[in-house]
Amino acid sequence: MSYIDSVMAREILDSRGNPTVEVDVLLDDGIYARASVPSGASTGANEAWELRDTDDTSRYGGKGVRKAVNHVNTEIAAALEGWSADDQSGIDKLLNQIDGTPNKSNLGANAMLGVSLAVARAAANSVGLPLFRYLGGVDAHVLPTPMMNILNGGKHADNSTDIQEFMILPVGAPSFAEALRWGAETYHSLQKVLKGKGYSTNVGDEGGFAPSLKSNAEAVEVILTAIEKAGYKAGEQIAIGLDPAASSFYEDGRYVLAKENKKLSGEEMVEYWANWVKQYPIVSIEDGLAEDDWVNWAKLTARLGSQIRLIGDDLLVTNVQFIRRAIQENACNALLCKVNQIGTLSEAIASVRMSHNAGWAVAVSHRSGETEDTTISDLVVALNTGLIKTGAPARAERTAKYNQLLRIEEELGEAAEYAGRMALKG
Ligand code: 2PG
Ligand code: MG
Repeated sequence: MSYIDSVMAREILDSRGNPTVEVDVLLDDGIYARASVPSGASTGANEAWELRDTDDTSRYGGKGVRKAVNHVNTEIAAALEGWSADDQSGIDKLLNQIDGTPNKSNLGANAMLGVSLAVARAAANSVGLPLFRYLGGVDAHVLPTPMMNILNGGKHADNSTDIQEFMILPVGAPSFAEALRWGAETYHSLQKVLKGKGYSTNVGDEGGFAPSLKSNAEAVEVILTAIEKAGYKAGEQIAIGLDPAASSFYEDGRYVLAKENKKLSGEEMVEYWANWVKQYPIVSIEDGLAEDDWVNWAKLTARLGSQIRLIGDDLLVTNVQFIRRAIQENACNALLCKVNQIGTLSEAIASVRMSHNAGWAVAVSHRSGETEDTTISDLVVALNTGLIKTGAPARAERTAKYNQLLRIEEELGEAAEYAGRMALKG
C-alpha cells in the first residue's frame, strides 16, 4: 500500500460563485487525486460546521474559506504525512481527533471532507480500481434511480413555489442510461409546457425551471403534463418526488405557504401531504415537516409510511445520533445522505449502514451549491443504495454526476442492475 506524501488545499468556486475547498493528495508512489466540497443553502441546523472567513468581509462578503484551506495545509497535512492511504476509517478518526469538537467547528467540516474524499480517491487510484469498486468491493453493482429536480422553488429560486424541489424518478426505465434519457426528455418537455403557458423558463440553483406559478399544486400539474407530452406514463414509468424543505417555511410553529396564503399547523401539514399523495403519483417526500417538529414527523410516518418514502434531510443531517432517534420514534423511513452534512466519508457510510439495517431507503445527495466533483456517483453505486438526488439533467455540476453514472454503468456491463422502483421498497 502507498503512503500519503503530501496534502494540499486551495480555495475554488462552487456553482453559485461562492468559495469552497478543493484538496489534492499525493502518495509516495507518485499517484495523486483531487476532491472538492459542496455547500448547501437550505441547511439543517445540526449540520457539521462549514468554516467560512466571516470576520473578513473584504473577500467574498465574508464567505472565503482561507481558514479551512489553511487548516488542511498545516495541522492536517502534518498529521497525515506517512499515513497509509487505504486506512480510510483511521484517517477519518484522526481528523476528528485533531478537530476535537462534536460538530467539526475547529478544523471545519469543509476542510475535513475535502481531505477525507481526496484520500479515498488517491487510495483507489493507487490500487488501480475505480472508486465505486474500491469503496464498495465485489458486490457494488446497483445503478441508482435518479431523482431529478426539474422545478426549483423555495430557497433555490426567487418568486417560485414554497416547495423547494419537484423531482421526477424514472422508476420504469430498464437502465440508468434510459432513465437519464427519459428524464432529460421530460425536462425539455416541461420547458415547452411552461413556455406555452407564458411562464419563464429561467432556471434555479439546481438547474430546474423556476417559474412564478399560481400555486404549489400547479407545479405538479405542469410536470404531469410534461411527462405525458414526452410520451411517458406518469406514475407507472415516471413518478414524482418532493422536497418541500419545510424548515424553510416554518415560522412560530406554523407552516407558512405564501403561494396559497395558508398557515398550517403540523397536523394540517400532514393532511396536506396525504391529500397530495392521494391525488398525484408521489413516491417520496423529503423534509415534509420542519427539522424540530419530531412529533408530527411520527404522525406523518404513521399516516403515509406504508405508501411512500418519507426522507429525512434536515431532520437527520446524515448523523447517526439523529438517525438512531428517528428509528426509535418511527419518525421517517428513509435517509438523505449528504457527505458534507457529516464531514467525513466513514461517517457518511456509517449513516447509510444504520439506515439500511432499519429497513430504510437511502438516497445519496448533492448540495445546491456544487462543484465538478463526482464522488457521490461512485459512492451511491459502492453502497448499492439505489437512489441519487443530484438536480436537473442540466448544468455541468449536475450532469457531471449523471455522466459519471453512465460511465460506471458501461464499465459494469452485464453486472449492472438499475434500481428502478426497487430502490423505494424496504
Ligand atoms: C436539499 C438540498 C439539495 P441544499 O435540501 O436537499 O437539493 O438543498 O443543498 O440547499 O440544502
Ligand atoms: Mg432537502
